[in-house]
Amino acid sequence: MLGAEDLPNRKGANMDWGTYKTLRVEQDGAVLLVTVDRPAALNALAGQVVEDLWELTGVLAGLDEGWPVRGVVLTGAGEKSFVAGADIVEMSAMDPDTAEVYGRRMQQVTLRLEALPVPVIAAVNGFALGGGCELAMACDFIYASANASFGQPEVALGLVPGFGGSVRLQRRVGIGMARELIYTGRRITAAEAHRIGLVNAVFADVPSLLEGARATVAEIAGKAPTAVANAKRALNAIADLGVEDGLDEEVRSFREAFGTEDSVVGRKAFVEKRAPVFPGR
Ligand code: CO8
Repeated sequence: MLGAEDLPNRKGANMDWGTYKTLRVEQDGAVLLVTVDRPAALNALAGQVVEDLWELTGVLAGLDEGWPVRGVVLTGAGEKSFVAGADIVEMSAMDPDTAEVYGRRMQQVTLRLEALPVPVIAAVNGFALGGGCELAMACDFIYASANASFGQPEVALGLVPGFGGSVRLQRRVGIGMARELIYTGRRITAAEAHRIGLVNAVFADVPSLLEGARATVAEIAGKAPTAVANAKRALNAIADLGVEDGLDEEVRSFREAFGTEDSVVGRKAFVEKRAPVFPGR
């Protein structure tokens, strides 16, 4: 697999990602593996997890195309759960004002994930329910283990999605399917989530899930860093636009790509029939 040491002109190969009470953060070459680590509560998003995610995404927001990390893989500790939702025990003491603060903070985390210059893959290794499904949908795309399940069960608690599910589920699976899943609170299998387009690929077990996610980051790491970041920015921006504005946005990012050293190197290498070594600028 392509590692940081294979990538030229990168900033320090390893950096300090901070320490967190509820997250494990491990860099392995081009891959940053982030694990929500509260297995006794099925990795539910207690306020501390949200604050840790906020801190970490703040650190990652400082990433640019020159860093060795070329993709983040987000998963949950253990083989049973990715994230089983917001922490229902903590939520049972919330009033509308505190719930709004909690919801907003987690929404800001999801926006930061979408703004990172590298792709984030959700490696869903079990339950992705409520806030867990919403966290996964804030990632660029979702891989799942065969035992994974997905759902927005908030209505069973008298609640509604609050971490972006109302916005992102309909974009992923269409309005009809989003309505059915949110109104019923039904849990669906990894195979069903794959069938409706929520999940890109299903892996037999958790080790092969993580390996699959790492392999995809390695594949991305062979491509131009500035182009991947540019494509992510453009795809996110265009998701909210009509055809004409979307095409305008696309041509803006296409033009920008021509101003990068990566594109000079990439085009020249093709013409000279050799592999490009992208500088990440
Ligand atoms: N919050 C807190 N603790 C949890 C949660 C959770 N979401 N899920 C599981 N746990 C805890 C259990 O209480 C249990 O703890 P303990 O051992 O101390 O009793 C432990 O994790 C293991 O869970 P179970 O014994 O229940 O394990 P099972 O295998 O029997 O069941 C389930 C697994 C089906 C996942 C079950 O735990 C469950 O239904 N959990 C709740 C799932 C859920 O409803 N999630 C959605 C929550 S709502 C939400 O996410 C809203 C997001 C937006 C909010 C915005 C607010 C402003």
